[in-house]
Amino acid sequence: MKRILLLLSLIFTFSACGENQKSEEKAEVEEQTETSDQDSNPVPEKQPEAVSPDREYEHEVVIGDMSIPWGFDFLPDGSILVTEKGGDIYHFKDGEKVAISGAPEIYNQGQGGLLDIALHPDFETNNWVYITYSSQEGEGEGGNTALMRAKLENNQLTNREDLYKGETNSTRGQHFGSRIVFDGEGHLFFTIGDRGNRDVNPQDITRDGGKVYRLNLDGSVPSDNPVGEENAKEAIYSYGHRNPQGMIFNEETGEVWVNEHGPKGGDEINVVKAGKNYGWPVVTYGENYDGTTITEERTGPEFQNPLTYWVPSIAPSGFEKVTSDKYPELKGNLLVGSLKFQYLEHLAMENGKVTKREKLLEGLGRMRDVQQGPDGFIYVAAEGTGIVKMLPLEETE
Ligand SMILES: [Ca+2]
Repeated sequence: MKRILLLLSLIFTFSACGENQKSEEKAEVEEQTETSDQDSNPVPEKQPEAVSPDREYEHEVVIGDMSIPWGFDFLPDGSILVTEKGGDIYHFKDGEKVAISGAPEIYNQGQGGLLDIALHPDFETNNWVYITYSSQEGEGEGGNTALMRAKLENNQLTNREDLYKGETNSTRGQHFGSRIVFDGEGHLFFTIGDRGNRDVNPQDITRDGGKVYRLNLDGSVPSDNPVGEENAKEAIYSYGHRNPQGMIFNEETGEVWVNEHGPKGGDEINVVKAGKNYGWPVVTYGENYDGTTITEERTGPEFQNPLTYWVPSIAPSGFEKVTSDKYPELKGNLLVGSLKFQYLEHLAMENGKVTKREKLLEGLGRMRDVQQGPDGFIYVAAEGTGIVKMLPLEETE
């Protein structure tokens, strides 16, 4: 407010100087507009420390005997489809785990493999299932993230359609991204991480990697996607990301939100906005793994600031917003899986600021994915454990 008053007084001063000051006056007004834009993109505050709460949630292992359950989703009957990073897809129903045939051939390298899985919003009528994975298709040695869909019928994937394949391939094992969400308006969003090539991919919209993508559900590119420049990848919705492995459609705000891995420090939650640049690696709250500096810059006028950031990193994977009434103390808040510290992080936010961070379900393993089921319960995929149902406090008292 103080700044706006100062600007107004400057404008009056210039006006008082006569007609030939008009250009300065205009410049001041433009600056004021820019200031307003900055206000809608606030620099995030430092988070409070994560604490272990004095209440403890019991859990139930729903699907055991899994190695790296990477992504899962619920069928209309409440049964679960889950991927193993190593290449298998399972359908779990009535205590039985059945392998699904027709899974794509994967490039099993580093963080790559069989990754996310998500049912079409109208699965009940069309049986489409979307899958991300690392693929060796296309140019160059190695692999890159691909998106496909297929019909799921009688434990088989048929009618396969390849919808997107990141270019070019790389033998690096880092940062495949891969989360899939739907926005309820006929679009699918998915991510590809920077593929370990931060100085080339994230800031270049003619290249894949370090991006959030938006497609129509049949794989075509929406005509109103924001990136229309020559040679740009038209499926790009936002860029300057590092490795988003958690994504939600926030129904309350109508926005897609991602969480993404920073380097050493600097994991972020970002509100995904059309055509925006999220800064990696030009601005970051993190540093290199060896402690050397990537950049001193944390923010800049051309970049979208994160909603919040983690220092130190928790290595976030999986993301959910609690909307059910099963856990009143969590309702409306965010859940993020931590690979590094092996717990489920509960974040409470008020007015865009994180007010509370809690460690839930500690010690179950690296948390890969978290989903609220159609029954309102929270389910997490924990490495070495499987799919776990978090029990509400009232049921364990
Ligand atoms: Ca950023």
